Amino acid sequence: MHEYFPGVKKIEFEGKDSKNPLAFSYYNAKQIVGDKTMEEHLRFAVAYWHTFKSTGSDPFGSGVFERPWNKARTPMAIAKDTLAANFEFITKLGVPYYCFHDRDLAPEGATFSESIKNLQVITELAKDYQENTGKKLLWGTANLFSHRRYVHGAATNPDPHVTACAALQVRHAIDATKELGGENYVFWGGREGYETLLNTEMKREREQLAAFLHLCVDYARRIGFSGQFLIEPKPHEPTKHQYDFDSATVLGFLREFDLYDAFKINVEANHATLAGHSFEHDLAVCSSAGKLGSIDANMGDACLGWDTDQFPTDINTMTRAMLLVLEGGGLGRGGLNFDAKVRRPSLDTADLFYAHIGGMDTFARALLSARAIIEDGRLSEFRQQRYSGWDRDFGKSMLAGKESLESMEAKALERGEPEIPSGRQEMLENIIISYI
Ligand code: XUL
Ligand code: CO
Repeated sequence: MHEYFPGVKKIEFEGKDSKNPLAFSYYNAKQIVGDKTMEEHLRFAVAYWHTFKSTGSDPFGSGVFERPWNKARTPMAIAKDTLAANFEFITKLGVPYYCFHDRDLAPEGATFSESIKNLQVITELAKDYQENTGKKLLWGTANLFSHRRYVHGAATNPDPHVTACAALQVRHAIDATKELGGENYVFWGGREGYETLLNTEMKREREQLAAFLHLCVDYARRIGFSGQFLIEPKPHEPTKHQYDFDSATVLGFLREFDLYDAFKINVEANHATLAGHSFEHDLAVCSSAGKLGSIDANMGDACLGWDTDQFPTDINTMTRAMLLVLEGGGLGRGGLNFDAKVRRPSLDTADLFYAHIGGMDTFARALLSARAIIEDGRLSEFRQQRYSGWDRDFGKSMLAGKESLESMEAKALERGEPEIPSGRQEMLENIIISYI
């Protein structure tokens, strides 16, 4: 069989003193951290679209990556080569999962029937590769944003005919995900948003989106798909106003349209920061609602206002993220999908390995630091102490609905002006710093 990464052997853990750029310094899959191995905690996935289909194009120039798996003469031959490259890559990297859009896996055909057939053919091949390599699918999704038919949106399109095309695609993307044992199915609202209210009826579009999601949930239940449904928020890009702005907005939308129990959230770091939040903030919104489903692991650039989708290398941020993940009981059926791409000048296939190794080592360090911070206990003790009034006497009784404004006024009058303690932010930041 053709080898796409001939110079690369299985990436091994060599420890932090290793100078080998094709080795892990911190990610040691079988190392036990608390009650699980690193591999079980982190559940890494490779994103098919960035790693295999990204061309390095930007608004100022077309593709520059010359990937050997994208060279065959027909789109289906390219799809087969890409599949082989994917399984070679994730096996050598030692990552358990991958994620795809339907159109990453198989090309759009000349007709809908041909597109459906293309996806089914590649899905069957992917199933064989999975059986032979032991690799798994973290999630599948449908690309409802690249084709010309979706310029005005998919579910939120002013024409239900286009929404029917989107339904066709989602149906077969769910089938493919089920066939491959996918543990989740993701909805990212590609062009579900708008550019101007002059041509847009927001009320209708939000209702259309909800009705569409109900169809998807109904279908998945009928065919016995047991994976978890996730929505991935993003505030803007490609449209100016995306309906799924951030996690809090999505949770409100799900409640408004009776979809709350059917979905969890896939939080993407760079989407949270585009919304003006920290990655931690969006994780905390989901985790406090019991809705953290999975993570698209990447990061943006503080100097750039768009979705740069860089590999995560910021240990401070990722440590704080892993603290929230561990405190929330882990990723469950979700995982850490590297929705990240190498920079345009990173031309070689070796750069794909360096990028993932860096992301995996960053999260491994973040996991170890977060675990140590939890064991240290000072952060959680501080917070518990800070709110302890709410666990006692009238704080507790107010939360139980047993007080009134009058009875609370009586407490204030009885106790007089409160003593106000320090928030101790800098001291707490030092605890984090001491572990990273
Ligand atoms: C786009 C994005 C997507 C989703 C899957 O910003 O993050 O790749 O993760 O459609
Ligand atoms: Co994403």
